[in-house]
Amino acid sequence: MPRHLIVGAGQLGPIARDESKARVVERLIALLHDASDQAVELLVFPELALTTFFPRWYVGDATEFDHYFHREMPDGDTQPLFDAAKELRIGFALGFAELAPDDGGTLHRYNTYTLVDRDGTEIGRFRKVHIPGHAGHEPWRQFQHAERHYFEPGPDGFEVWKAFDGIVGMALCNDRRWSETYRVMGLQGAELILIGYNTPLHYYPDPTQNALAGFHNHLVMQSGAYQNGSFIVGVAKGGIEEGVDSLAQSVIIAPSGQIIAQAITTGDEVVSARIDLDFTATYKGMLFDFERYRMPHYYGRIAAVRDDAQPPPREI
Ligand code: CDT
Repeated sequence: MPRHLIVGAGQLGPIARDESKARVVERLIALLHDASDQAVELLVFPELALTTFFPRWYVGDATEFDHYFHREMPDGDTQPLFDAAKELRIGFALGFAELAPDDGGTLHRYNTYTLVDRDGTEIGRFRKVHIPGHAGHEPWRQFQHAERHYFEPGPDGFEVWKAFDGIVGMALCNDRRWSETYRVMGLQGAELILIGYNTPLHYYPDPTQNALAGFHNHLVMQSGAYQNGSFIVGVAKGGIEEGVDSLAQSVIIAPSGQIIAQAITTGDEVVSARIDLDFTATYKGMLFDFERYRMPHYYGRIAAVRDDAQPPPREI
């Protein structure tokens, strides 16, 4: 049986600070309908797809932004999205801000992706590991990137799930810049990696990188796909959101590293591709046959990726 899957990148344009969750969910449902017209079976939405990218504002008491977070998924705001996807038989990945109590009742704030099956049930959840930006207020910036104020790193690391007839992993935005992200999933056999992002086009610590934002975005995902023999769907929330210009250029990438579909706008747009998950074997079974050619025992004493790598303890 061939393992063909039609995947879509459900790119979003800007979400205004005062845009209601109901309105955003309407936009996501419209993208689901576009995806359905393209026979998409799995639609990937961006990071923090339900709200404006609120870490661009620093509020000393982070709980003031708790209205951007969800304790349950789905909840009253997002149930219509889950219902529409189930009706259309489309699985999806949705980025959202999660407020999660641990066993002791302490609340944790995570930047989260949920992967949902075509019948509306949750397959798995990923919590962003590499939290970029800063934890305090940095007034010299024209806008903040205070993700480290609002989110803690996900404690579970990079897992993969058997889903959509393949092995699927997830990552969020800054995670895509780190080779470990792909390799940790690659070592678990990932065939399809879903990545949502919000990437400002202005990088205040080093503006010389501004012109390279699009290049770096594709560079890291194309190499991650190639070096691990995996498909990647990379999805932006792009355009000018609350005065901040953000990268679009959502893509679907093959294990060859080639871009096989790319968004042409900076707004709400679905691009799709029919992928053959068995094509991953071309790379995983030959040039990047890890069992045969990978040399972990020769990588030196400080190799960051080990076959027995464990996620860090919860208290970081
Ligand atoms: N959302 C996110 O992770 N954005 C980062 C911006 C890095 S600059 C602080 C990114 O890697 O695109």
